[in-house]
Amino acid sequence: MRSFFALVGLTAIVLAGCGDDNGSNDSAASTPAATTQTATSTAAAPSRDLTFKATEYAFSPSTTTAKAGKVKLTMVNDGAMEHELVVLKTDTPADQLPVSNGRVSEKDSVGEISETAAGKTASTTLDLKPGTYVYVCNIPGHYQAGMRGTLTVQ
Ligand SMILES: [Cu+2]
Repeated sequence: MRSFFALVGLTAIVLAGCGDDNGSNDSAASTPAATTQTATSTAAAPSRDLTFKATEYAFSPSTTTAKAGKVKLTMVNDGAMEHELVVLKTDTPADQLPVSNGRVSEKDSVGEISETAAGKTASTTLDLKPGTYVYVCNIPGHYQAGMRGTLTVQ
């Protein structure tokens, strides 16, 4: 990308030189290139489009952020067995939820991507308010084995 911006800047200088004979006006020619470079650095802002890869027994990423509003969650099941992704609104750390019969309580669920076969992809869109959420695979034993993560909505 660096060479692209250098080329744009160079082209602007050449064009400015052709437009009028005042070739000494270098500061005006370099401004557009600097503006373009600043715009590309804002891409790291929280998104409303999240993708999670499920495997035995983890989600990737295990920590992520989203922008409040209608957030599309996609789970790619890259594992060898069925997995799901349940989103819970809780301030309890992701690895400290109480477990009963291999599962966590879903009383704080705000939505889920239900059981999805190995190799398949599924999505859901949830209207998320700012706060802390935990996502788990609640197939018995999977949460305890490591299928959990933390989602911060801003
Ligand atoms: Cu699972």
